[in-house]
Amino acid sequence: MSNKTPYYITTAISYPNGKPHIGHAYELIATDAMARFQRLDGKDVFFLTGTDEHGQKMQQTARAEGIKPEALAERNSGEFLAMGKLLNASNDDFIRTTEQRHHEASQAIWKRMEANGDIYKDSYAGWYSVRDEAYYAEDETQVRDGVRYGPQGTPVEWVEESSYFFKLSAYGDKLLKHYEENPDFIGPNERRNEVISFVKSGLRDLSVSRTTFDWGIKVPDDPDHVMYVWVDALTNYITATGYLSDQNGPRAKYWPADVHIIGKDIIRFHAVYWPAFLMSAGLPLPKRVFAHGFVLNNGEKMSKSLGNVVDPFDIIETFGLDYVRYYLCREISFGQDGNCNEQLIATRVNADLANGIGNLASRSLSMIVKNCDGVVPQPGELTEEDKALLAQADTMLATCREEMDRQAIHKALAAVIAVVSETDRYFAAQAPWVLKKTDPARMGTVLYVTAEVVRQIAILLQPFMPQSSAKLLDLVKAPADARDFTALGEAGRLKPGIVLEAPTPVFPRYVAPEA
Ligand code: ME8
Repeated sequence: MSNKTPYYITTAISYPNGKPHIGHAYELIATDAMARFQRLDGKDVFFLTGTDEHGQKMQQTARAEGIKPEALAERNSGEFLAMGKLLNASNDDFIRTTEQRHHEASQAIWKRMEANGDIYKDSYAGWYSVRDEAYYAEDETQVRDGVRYGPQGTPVEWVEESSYFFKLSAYGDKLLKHYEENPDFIGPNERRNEVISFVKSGLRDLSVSRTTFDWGIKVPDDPDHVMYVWVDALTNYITATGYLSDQNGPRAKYWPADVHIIGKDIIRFHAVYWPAFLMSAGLPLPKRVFAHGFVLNNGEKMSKSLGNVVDPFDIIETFGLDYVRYYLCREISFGQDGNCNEQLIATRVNADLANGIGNLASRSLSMIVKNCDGVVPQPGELTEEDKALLAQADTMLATCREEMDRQAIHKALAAVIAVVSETDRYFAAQAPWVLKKTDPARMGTVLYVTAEVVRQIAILLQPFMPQSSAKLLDLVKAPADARDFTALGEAGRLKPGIVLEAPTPVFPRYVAPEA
């Protein structure tokens, strides 16, 4: 048994009604960076992603294509799985809601809510958005040009059918109390405020089954009803832990989740419905729900009709995976909307990676190769400047931990890049190429200090750019067992005497092909 602290992190599970888009890639990359960070920091991480395969949207898309929903789910779920591999996502499991284990878990949670007296049969009459798979109150909708739209701008249709209801109205005060007592339950603050005001405005009971189509999980003991897709979808997080079937099972220790990472459009489901279902079922609540923003192009929503769609597969082809991972984690403030297009990526990666860490590593390490026969020099007595730079490098971990704890991945990266800039200034001011003639021992110290800071930067870049950081760590000959966060700071200092080879470029400059 591992004595590491369990850490459970999830993405939303995507609708496989089409191929994955940049928003899906963004969420998976960001969550992967968080999962990798926690692993390197010594946690026992369980990282889950997957596909949300039931519901009316899937059924309608399949019908339009003239295939069965099973076939649509099978095909596109494969695309999401393949995207995860392409993105180098380190998820420990990939859940599909059509799996047997998930049917069982969803029925188990339903029975618990029913046993608690929170489920009753009635009929629903109201507005439904198939695109959002969401029910909306009439005052949340608006008519434009004869079409009625929900609050996310998707069309709604009138639905009337026999349905089971969940007594959500009984959970308003309990939810508000939970938000009050657990101020970190919802992040960022804008979303927390939005959720609190939604709950304060009064909750109505929620229709939790459908009878006008059958692509879903059957309601226990009433096979004419399938569960509302969000009841089943949210349950995925607990299905994968096996907690409902065996609280002593191998993965049960991961529940409750440490954080659900989702997009801002689905905060209501995660911060209102999900905790209410769990309270009703007598199950522990996730510790935090964090909603990121949307990926836009020049401030505009991407759409085929605008011709401004940035395809994740294309940009990875153009820039390579790690440049795309870096861009998305660094440039977009996690929790806010942000932009992505080729020009922005080129500018950012050239500034921070090619001219920044890439150039610094290459200049300092090639000087060791050329002027010290490749042998990492023994540092002499450290000056105030050396000590200050090392001290700054040694505090990166504390800063990154604090930022990552709040899902501020962009700030964690900014803190690392700030040390790159500081090291650039140090290197320029110390001018080891001048010391080569005047004071070779001092040159050795400067090169040692620089290479040591490069080593620490590379360790902290691993969650964001696993492959390139591994190459950087190879350049400074960091042993395989000294690449996690215990190797940061004084404890893992670069060993004088080890022999380096001529550095190969890790972060080449991106040059756009001639039009
Ligand atoms: O909502 N930018 O699935 P989904 C950033 N199945 N993120 C985006 C985005 C964009 N342009 N577009 C979508 C669902 N997302 C449900 C989730 S979880 C129990 C069920 C995000 O395929 C979106 O916010 O529509 C969500 O977190 C994820 O991509 C999957 O969206």
